[in-house]
Amino acid sequence: MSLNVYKLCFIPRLLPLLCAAAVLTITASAPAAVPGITGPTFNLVAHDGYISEPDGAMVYSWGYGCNGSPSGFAPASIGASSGAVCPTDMQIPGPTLIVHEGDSVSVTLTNSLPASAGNTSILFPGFQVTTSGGSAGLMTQEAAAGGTVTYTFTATTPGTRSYYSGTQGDLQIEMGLYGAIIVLPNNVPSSNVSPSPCHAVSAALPDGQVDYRLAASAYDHPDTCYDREYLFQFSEMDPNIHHQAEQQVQVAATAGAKCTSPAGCLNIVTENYHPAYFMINGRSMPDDMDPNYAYEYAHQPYNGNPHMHPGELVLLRVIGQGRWQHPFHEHGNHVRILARDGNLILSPSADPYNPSVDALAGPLLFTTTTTPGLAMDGIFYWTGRGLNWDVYGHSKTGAASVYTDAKFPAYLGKPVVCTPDANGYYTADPHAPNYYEWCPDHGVALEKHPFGTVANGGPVTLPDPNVLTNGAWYGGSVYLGPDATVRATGPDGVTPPSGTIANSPTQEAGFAYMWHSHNEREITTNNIFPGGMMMMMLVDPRSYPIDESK
Ligand SMILES: [Cu+2]
Repeated sequence: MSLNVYKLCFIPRLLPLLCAAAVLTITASAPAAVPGITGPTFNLVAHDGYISEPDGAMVYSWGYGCNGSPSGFAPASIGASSGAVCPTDMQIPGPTLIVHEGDSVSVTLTNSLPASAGNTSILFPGFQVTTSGGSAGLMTQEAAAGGTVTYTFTATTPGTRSYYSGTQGDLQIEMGLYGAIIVLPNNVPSSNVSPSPCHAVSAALPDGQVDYRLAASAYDHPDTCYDREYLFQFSEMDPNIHHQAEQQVQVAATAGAKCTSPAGCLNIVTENYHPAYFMINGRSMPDDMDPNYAYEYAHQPYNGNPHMHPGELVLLRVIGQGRWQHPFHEHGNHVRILARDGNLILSPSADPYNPSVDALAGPLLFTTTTTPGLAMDGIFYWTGRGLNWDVYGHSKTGAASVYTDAKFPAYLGKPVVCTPDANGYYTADPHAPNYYEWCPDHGVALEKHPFGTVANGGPVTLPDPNVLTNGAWYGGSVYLGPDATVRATGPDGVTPPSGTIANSPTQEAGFAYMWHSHNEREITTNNIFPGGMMMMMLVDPRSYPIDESK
């Protein structure tokens, strides 16, 4: 276990803003899953456009988009019903390409960048790529301005990998020409060790809630099953590079003679490198907490807003897409690495649970430090064991053994019980609101306002929400109490509105862990804290249905 977000608040430098803005004002918007487009044939375009930053800047960028409608959107439980779109000009990151192991993948790229940008291309590291069309470049076949090139390869092995420009990488990747490709396994194991069976993707999880996974396991290995998944692509931007590109592209466009050089006609200085924007999935905090496909971010459709229920196995797909390493820290627990660049890390020693297969041998990481171009798959796990309070919010009522949950005073007409299994958890009934509760903490109440002026709930005195920039309150943690959202009212008695609230903050009550870069400069936006590479993992009780449809 690691520091929680409130302990960070005790670092004096971080005190004034982090505790107020980052913890208490989380916009209760929809989570993320791993949205993408399905193949195995893709028609992409490279185009220029503008992306939005939390400081109000619109940054000139280049990215990949869809040349026409894709064959479909994933995950299947969401599909296009979420308002999923793939822009016909560009998005950052590029569309997440979702294919199956063994697929013959074809990606046709049309170069619609400004002519002065010269040629462009895509590399698919980890695959044996054949090309048709285009002209020879330094690393692969390239598409000239207005031209096309097709890359074909077999998706030989499952896993998460990056794709990115193979042309003038110091400029084109910086400008935004990168994305992810996810290969789903073909031989999903039928079951793995109890208590988390590898259940097939269906309309509902065993607890009755909606299944948002792309697949039942990450690899063809019984220890890679999971319950929920997220993809996080880390990148940074130096606006000075983007400003040079914007100005020179405009000058070239009005110069008369069209640039026909494969190397383009721009002279952009990419060193020294001074990034000011630090992004997860193309957005900086707090924008990354808004829903996928939110209209505010026409060219940044993917968010970074993870949720989970206690006891779930959460698959994290993490890619370094920029020039720098980023020490991404998942508070709440370490991350067990499964694979790097689609290579499952195995030990030849026998797994005691699966003696017929090699055992997982990936490291347990405190920070999943991104490396440029490198992809990692890992499992995050959290149960609340040993916290000494009841994460489910049960409190004692009357009889010594009777506890209630604000939303589940009784479950199917009976009190919410916690009968421990051999490991101390309540796993007898996957439909119970306290499935996977750590029973020794059952009914251990939140501390009741030992100081401060709170009228109910937790021990923290809430600031006037009108002094905060945006967002509704996020309540329900051990610190804020179960009703922080509805207590967070201004002088007019109203909770301030936030941008796009998909899940009513008055109904969501859980525990928030900051997930962020451990390079403090990278949790700023253009030198202003908080911002940058920061998000919150919200651990919600089972009684709260997690809606990842947006
Ligand atoms: Cu941290």
